[in-house]
Amino acid sequence: MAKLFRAAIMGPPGSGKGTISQRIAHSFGLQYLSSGHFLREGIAAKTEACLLVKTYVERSMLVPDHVMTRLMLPRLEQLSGHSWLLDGFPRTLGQALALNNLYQLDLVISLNIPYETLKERLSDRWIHPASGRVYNMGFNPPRVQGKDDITGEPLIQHDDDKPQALMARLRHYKDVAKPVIDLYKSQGILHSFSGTETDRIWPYINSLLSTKMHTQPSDTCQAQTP
Ligand code: G5P
Ligand code: MG
Repeated sequence: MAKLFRAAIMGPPGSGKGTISQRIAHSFGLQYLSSGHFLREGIAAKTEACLLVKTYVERSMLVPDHVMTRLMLPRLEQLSGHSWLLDGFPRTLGQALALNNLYQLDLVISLNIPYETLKERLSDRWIHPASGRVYNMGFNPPRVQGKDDITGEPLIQHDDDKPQALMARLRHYKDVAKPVIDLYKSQGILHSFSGTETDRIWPYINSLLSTKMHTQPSDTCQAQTP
């Protein structure tokens, strides 16, 4: 039986984790689990656990570790027997250690995107609050400026996507991610990618995964250069 492949993708808000994860899931057939999407789905479905985290998510603040691991780890158990890719989890050292107790990751992708690029992308993001549809004024603008394509209702911008709040969010990401990145570096499974355009980074990630996923016999030890 082929060895299961377990990977995670890290990066600051707006770095392209979701965009790249969808490409990886599509190209390599991994099960894809986005922590943010999972929380938002739970909030929309009004599950008890997810309603507790609503205020954190709405303010783009980190959900406490014990809540996050209690939500994510059972979800991963349901994926046993599948190869998977995590987007947005683990985000803190506490989460990484809890995950490490149960699963050894094969590969971690870290996205390094310049602050100016993130600022442009996120401050260009507008949302249709009723449906959660997301527009980007540069990348995928609405057909009529300021209006949702389907309902014609007005679009809004989240307070945390406004330029003044972004700097604090990004700085916080860096502080929290540093020990997680160091952990995966020490395990020899970290691969970092820098750039300003997802389409330019993607071919490198595609080629890395092609190599790793085809040279992963179950008894190979993990001696990789980060
Ligand atoms: P999320 O959902 O994990 P964030 O804030 O980390 O949210 P986000 O917004 O989902 O990150 P992303 O996935 O890194 O960003 O990036 P993306 O969505 O692919 O791309 C961002 C935008 O840029 C899109 O509009 C896309 O179309 C555009 N774009 C992509 N590539 C390019 C490009 O090359 N050029 C241009 N011009 N545009 C591009 O987490 C949400 C909340 O959930 C909680 C927290 O409250 C968090 O704030 N949460 C957790 N809390 C604690 N622990 C965890 N593990 C948690 N996970 C989630
Ligand atoms: Mg995302």
